[in-house]
Amino acid sequence: MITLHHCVSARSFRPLWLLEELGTPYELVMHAFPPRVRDESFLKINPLGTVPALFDGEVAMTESAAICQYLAGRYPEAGLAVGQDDPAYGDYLNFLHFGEATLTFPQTLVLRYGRFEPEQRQSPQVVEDYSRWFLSRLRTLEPRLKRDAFICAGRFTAADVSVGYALLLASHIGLDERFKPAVADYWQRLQAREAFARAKSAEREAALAQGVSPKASMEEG
Ligand SMILES: N[C@@H](CCC(=O)N[C@@H](CS)C(=O)NCC(=O)O)C(=O)O
Repeated sequence: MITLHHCVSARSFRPLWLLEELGTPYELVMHAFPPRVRDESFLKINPLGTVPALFDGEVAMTESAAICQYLAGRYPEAGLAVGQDDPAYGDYLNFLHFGEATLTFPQTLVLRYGRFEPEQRQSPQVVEDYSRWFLSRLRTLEPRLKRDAFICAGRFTAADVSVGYALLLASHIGLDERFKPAVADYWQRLQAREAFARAKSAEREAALAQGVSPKASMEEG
C-alpha cells in the first residue's frame, strides 16, 4: 500500500490528486504545517521536514513532480503518462517539471515574505516582484491553452496535475485574479474534475479524523 504524508493544500496535493485520478488505494497521513516545527516526529520519516513524503514498498520519494512522474509511469493503463515514443514526450516532461521548478518557486517567495516571516522581515517589494515573476511565467501557457484543453498530448496527463497545483497555490494567495482568460478557464476545468474534488474531500476528512486543522497550510504558517 502506498503511504503519502501530506499537509492541507501543500505540494503533497499533487501526488494526492494523482492517486485519486489513478483510483489506486493509498494511506493518507496528515501533518500540521510546517511539520518541521509542528510535528517533530516527522523528521524521522523525512529529515528534510517537507511534504510530500511518499512510500511505496522500498521506494521513498520527497519531490512532488517526480512522484507524479513515478506514479503515472507505474500505472500506464490510467493514461496519465506520455510514453517516450510519443511526439509529446518532451512537452510532457517539460511541463511536469515547469509546474514545480518555474511556477511554484516564485510563489514560495511571495508566501515567505508576505505571510510566514515575522512582520519586520516581510517585504511588499519581494511579494510584488515575485508575483509578477509568476504571472509572467504563465504567459507560456496562455497560447497553448487557447488552442488545447490541456497542457500537452491532447489529453489530461500528470503534467496538468503539476501545473494545476501551481494554480491552486496561486488561488490561495490571491494571484488567480490576475490570470489571463485561457489560464482562468483551464483552472476552472481542472477544478471540475471528479478526482480533484475527491482529493479535496480526502484531505479534509483525513485532517479532521487525525486531529489536524483542515485549513490550508499557507493560512496556518
Ligand atoms: N520541491 C519540493 C518542495 C517540497 C516543499 O518545500 N514542501 C513544502 C510544502 S508546500 C514544505 O513541506 N514546507 C515546510 C518546510 O519547508 O519546513 C516538492 O516539489 O515536493
